[in-house]
Amino acid sequence: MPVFGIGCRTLVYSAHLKSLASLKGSIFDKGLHRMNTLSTLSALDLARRRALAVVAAAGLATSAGLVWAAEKPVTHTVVMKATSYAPLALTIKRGDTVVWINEDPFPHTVTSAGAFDSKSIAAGASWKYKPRKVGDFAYTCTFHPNMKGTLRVE
Ligand SMILES: [Cu+2]
Repeated sequence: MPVFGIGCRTLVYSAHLKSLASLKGSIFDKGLHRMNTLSTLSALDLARRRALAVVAAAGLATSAGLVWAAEKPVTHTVVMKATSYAPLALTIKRGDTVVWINEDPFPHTVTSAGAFDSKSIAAGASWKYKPRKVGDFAYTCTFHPNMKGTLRVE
């Protein structure tokens, strides 16, 4: 509660000054009273500015949320058909998922040496992969070396 904190400290301070002032005379007291009013106003002003800063921060958080929402992870599909990957080359964002679907009546693999390997994907089955590293990954089917595809992770 910053408003109360500042308000109370200002009041205690001015009460102290006022008791001093009552000893010294009314002109000084009036001057202090004006100062007191001013300092209370500036405390309120500060509190209001802080409140505005909180609202502004909330606004920033909201726009950050919108940016985040715009870059939500996507699931991409690569179809394996007629002993070929379609699309042959795919570019995704890190955090996205790729699903390879085998529409051929025989098994295939999605194999990138040192990076990922689906092992055998049966006819009609699929394999899902979510890359953790950015880069270009050439991959192939270990059963059909002529099948070649590329996955770019940005
Ligand atoms: Cu194959």
